[in-house]
Amino acid sequence: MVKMIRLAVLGCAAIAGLAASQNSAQAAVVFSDTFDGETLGLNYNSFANWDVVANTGTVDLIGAPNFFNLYPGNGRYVDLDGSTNNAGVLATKASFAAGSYVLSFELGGNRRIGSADGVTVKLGDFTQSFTLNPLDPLSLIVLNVTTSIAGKLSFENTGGDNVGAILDDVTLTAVPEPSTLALASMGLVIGMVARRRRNQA
Ligand SMILES: [Ca+2]
Ligand SMILES: [Ca+2]
Ligand SMILES: [Ca+2]
Repeated sequence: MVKMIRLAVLGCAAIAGLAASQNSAQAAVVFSDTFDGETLGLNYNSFANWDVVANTGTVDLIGAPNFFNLYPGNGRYVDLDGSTNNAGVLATKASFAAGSYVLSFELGGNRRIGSADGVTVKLGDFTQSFTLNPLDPLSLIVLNVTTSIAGKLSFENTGGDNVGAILDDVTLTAVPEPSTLALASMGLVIGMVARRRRNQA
């Protein structure tokens, strides 16, 4: 009986180890951007990894060293409401497969004037909205995201007063499906325990 328990414990440890190694093998950063390599500019649309969706409006690329550097120490970042009184939709050039992800990004208040900003985040059929008061600090937001369709990741500031919420440090990590190898090894261990139980009976 003790042996059987020991075998079961070993089996569980093996499963956990397998699952962990599978997860580390499969969990992958599929997108990451600090905006620090971009060129400073108003109504900017020369992003390496993003497009401002046509006919939706504009965004500004601001920050270090001294171009509307509202959040010193964060390099460069995006003012999600550009300078045409019409906030644009900032969408990744890449499209991401249906599935589960961890999405992290930093959002901060506009730090200038006026009312709060609404920001809507989308990935495929996932949507979530945030409200940023003007003096809200630049803060890390981490979301568990699941989309049933492939799609681009996008950020959109509501309104159009040229003073938008600030976006920086976007990272998207794919979450692996439950590992078929771990499931198979679990079946193997259950089979071993059952066989041992039969032998002892
Ligand atoms: Ca940055
Ligand atoms: Ca602006
Ligand atoms: Ca605004």
